[in-house]
Amino acid sequence: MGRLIVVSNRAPSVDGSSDSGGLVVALIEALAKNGGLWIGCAPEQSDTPTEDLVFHQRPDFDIGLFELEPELYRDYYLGYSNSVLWPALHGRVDLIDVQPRYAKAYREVAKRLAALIAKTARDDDLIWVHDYQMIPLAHELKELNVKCRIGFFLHIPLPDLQTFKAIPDWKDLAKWLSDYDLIGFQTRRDLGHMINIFRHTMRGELRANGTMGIAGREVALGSFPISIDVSGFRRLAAKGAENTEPAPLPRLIGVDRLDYSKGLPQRLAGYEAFLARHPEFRSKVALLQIAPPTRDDVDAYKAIRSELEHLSGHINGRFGTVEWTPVQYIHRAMPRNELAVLFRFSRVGLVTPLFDGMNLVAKEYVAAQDETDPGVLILSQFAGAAEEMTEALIINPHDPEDIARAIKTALEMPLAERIGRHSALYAHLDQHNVGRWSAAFLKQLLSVQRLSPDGVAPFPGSTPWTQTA
Ligand code: ADQ
Repeated sequence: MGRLIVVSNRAPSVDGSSDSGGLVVALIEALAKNGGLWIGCAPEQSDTPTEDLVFHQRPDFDIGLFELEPELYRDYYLGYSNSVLWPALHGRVDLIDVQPRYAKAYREVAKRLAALIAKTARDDDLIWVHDYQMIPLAHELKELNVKCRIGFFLHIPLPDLQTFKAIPDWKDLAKWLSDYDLIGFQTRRDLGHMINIFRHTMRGELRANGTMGIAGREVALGSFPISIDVSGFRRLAAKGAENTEPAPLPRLIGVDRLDYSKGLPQRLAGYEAFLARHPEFRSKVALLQIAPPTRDDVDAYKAIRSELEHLSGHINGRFGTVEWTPVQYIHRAMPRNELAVLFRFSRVGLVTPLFDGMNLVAKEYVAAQDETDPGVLILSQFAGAAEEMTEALIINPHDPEDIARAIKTALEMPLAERIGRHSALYAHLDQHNVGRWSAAFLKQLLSVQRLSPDGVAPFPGSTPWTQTA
């Protein structure tokens, strides 16, 4: 019986202090079942990286950290991952910054990491690789003759073929993706894009069992919508609310990493259009936008920060009074328990990304509500969450008037309709929490039969490997 090896750019902290996110909790649970290892970059870079993984033991699983030189890390992470792949996969090819050293660093990190993993992986382990920073890993592991089953989950969107082809290394990326045994996406939308990319670039053929035949091997694909610890977040919000005063005015809330994919300027434009069209709501509502900075060293992120400061100042200048500030803008991260209470005491949740793999804030907002007097979620049609959360008010984030209409509808929605929509959304989330997400992915990865060169499946289909329920 093998271990689960999770690989991601960042690993959870060695002391458990950063375990609060749903993803970390779900994967820790899966790791704890069979003993496992989570591999990720060390929080600090080093001019003299160690030649092996640095292992730390947590009660239920191990953490293996790898060190990189600061320059290599910068070119791999801020460079290729976040200045090429992140904008391209979010459809912002205008923001791609192509530098040959970025692509080189990206490949180099995968090679090094594969060599470190190859030293520890056993044939019956399962390797689960996460996200766009790590795409070449299966290819590099196979070059080193690692025989475990290797799955990949893409947390961000996969765009259509034409957009994908704007990435200079798109053929390599398609090939590297096809080296996984199972590729998981957030949505059927992204899964469809992958099938199309494989068909057109690698003559992939879809089989009746849902796998694709590509270059003589079989690749399994699936849509696995990620979620949160729904009841845990609900409890957090309800408990915090016991000692907190509700907001003085009906509140609209937005909570996002400060990122151009999240549609923040468009959200403010929609709010401005709402206040302009409906003077009767001025001084009667307030928007709280919480947007902590990320990737501040990348130019496109500096630009979005100053744009947002300008827009919120503009709205406050245009409509504000001595007693009323229409937009409250907080530019830092908040503890999860405080966030949960803010969600619960907000009449409207605004989630308006231009393109998003899933968007967990949409799910957190719904989970945090008081079911007897719930708020209303306004959700972009381009968030992966819109595939599942159909009882939200679905909007086009590029159209300020559409956002303005939805804000008015949400603020005026009768209690019975709010309860109806919320209970349908909550029931779905409750059935599809993050534990089910990881279990579904691992179950499918486990069922993959990798053939050895002599045509024998080295892993019996009935490996007694337990999954999270
Ligand atoms: P992100 O782009 O980071 O994730 P999202 O899914 O919204 O986007 O998750 C953000 C998380 O950070 C949420 O749990 C949220 O509560 C938290 N957060 C945001 N602002 C915060 C603040 N000010 N203080 C504290 N916490 C804050 C990527 C993809 C998404 C995909 C996830 C998971 O871009 O599409 O849903 O991975 O797969």
